[in-house]
Amino acid sequence: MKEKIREYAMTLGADVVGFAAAADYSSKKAPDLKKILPTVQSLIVLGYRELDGSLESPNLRTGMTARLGVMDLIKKNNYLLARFIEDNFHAKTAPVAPSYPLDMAPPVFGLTGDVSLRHAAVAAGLGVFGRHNLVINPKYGTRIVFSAFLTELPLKSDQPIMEELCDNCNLCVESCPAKALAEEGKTDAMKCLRVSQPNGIGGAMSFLNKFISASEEDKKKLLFDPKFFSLYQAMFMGFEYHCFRCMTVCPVGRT
Ligand code: B12
Ligand code: SF4
Ligand code: SF4
Repeated sequence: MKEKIREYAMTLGADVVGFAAAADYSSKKAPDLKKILPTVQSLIVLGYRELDGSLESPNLRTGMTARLGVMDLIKKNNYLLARFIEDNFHAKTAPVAPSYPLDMAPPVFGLTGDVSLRHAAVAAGLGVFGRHNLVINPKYGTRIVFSAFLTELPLKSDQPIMEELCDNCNLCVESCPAKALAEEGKTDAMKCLRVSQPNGIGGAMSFLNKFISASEEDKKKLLFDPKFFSLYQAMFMGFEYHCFRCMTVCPVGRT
């Protein structure tokens, strides 16, 4: 069963596939998996490598173009693989959002996923945490994003990776333009967000605050401000990242 699922997922474009029994998944912050699929027994986790040429490009839009491609592929595959499992193995299967939608209500405010994909990837033997708080895969290093499925299929966990892949070179910490990785084991989400998503909700709120308190004449000028144009574009694109540094500087798995 595992091999059939793995083979189909690879034909859809996944680079790595792993399995974890629900009991082996644990994330302090993310909610109980049973609140998503009450009959859940296991997790299937897929990893997709990112494009080196895009991630490393000094052109911001190039990095994002590749990320949008991966996200679109994941969204499509989430439906196709879940349907494959339901049709072939008659087990309810629910895909997890790779990034959004997120719970935007308090206390979460969009900062915790319904399923922690990093903890799921570790449980499924696809990698281990590094100093940058991201999951490092033995083959693709940090240049990998994940998706996952909750399923009623009773699957055993794949062998966890016991090897320490992070060599503590500290490059990620030193290169982070937001200094968001200074404290070990914690990413300062607000610091990261300001640099990596300047056109996210924080950027939109500060622009709107400026707008509502501006004079009628300045309001008209603000509508032609490049910041407004960027916010407008970001609103229909989805999450728009301006920083991939902690992914690109990590030397593990680089060819
Ligand atoms: C919200 C979110 C963010 C937020 C908040 C991050 C945060 N504090 O968790 C912000 C906007 C800051 C963010 C930034 C980034 N994100 Co993000 N993000 C998510 C999302 C949607 C939810 C994460 C979540 O639930 N966090 C809450 C819980 C899990 O965090 P936590 O329990 O507090 O755990 C933290 C620490 O305790 C520590 N930790 C926990 N256990 C352990 C164990 C050890 C040994 C260590 C050392 C650390 C450690 O790591 C966590 C980070 O602070 C996930 C997708 C998903 N559904 O999982 C993607 C995700 C985590 N993001 C991802 C990426 C790539 C990024 C960015 C590089 C941005 C970009 N350009 O793509 C940066 C990296 C920041 C960093 N170095 O930590 C990838 C990570 C892939 C990977 N290889 O690990 C994910 C999995 C998306 C995906 N589909 O692949 N992200
Ligand atoms: S995405 Fe950029 S700002 Fe955020 S933690 Fe990584 S290097 Fe720092
Ligand atoms: S850049 Fe260096 S310290 Fe950071 S995660 Fe990679 S190997 Fe570890």
